[in-house]
Amino acid sequence: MELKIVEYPDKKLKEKSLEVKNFDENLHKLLDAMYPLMIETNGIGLAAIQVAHAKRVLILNIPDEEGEQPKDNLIEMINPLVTKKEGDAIYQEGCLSVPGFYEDINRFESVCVNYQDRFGNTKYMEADGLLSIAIQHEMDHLEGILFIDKLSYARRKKFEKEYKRVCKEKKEKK
Ligand code: QAP
Ligand code: CO
Repeated sequence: MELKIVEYPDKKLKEKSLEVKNFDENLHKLLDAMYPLMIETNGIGLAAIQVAHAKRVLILNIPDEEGEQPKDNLIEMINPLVTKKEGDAIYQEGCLSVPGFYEDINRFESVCVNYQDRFGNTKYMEADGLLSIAIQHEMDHLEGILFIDKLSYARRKKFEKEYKRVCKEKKEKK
């Protein structure tokens, strides 16, 4: 399966993703293609809508203490649902769909999530730290929400101006 990262301001990123009902080969092929793309592009999390598939699918691979991302640490979440959220945290986030930009975003400190694995088995996870932030960021993608949508009006305007400038520079280099 040939996948490409959809970049802001593509309207595709605003789509609400649909519940997965079939845990079949199509789903497995998508998941198996998302992982190498995420690693190649230096990502720690990726939602299916970022590769133009509007399915409630996300993958996470948080680096360990050595900064490595072994495939053993890969988490695949299908149809995730937050059942509990606690505390506040601010983290400087980025996104493969908004390359080169990082902003401080308010999140919950910890979350509890119900989800399914690639076979449709029900799973439960309690997360805090970077994993909790990543889950919240990727779950926002399923609703068509980007981290830059959470900025104040003033910060968002500043972002738009900078992003347009950088996009123009990239175009001129080509
Ligand atoms: C979401 O983000 C996330 O701009 C995953 O040039 C963000 O993998 C989870 C990336 C913050 C937790 C905390 C971004 C790679 C990767 C870039 C990513 C870039 C290259 C972002
Ligand atoms: Co993202």
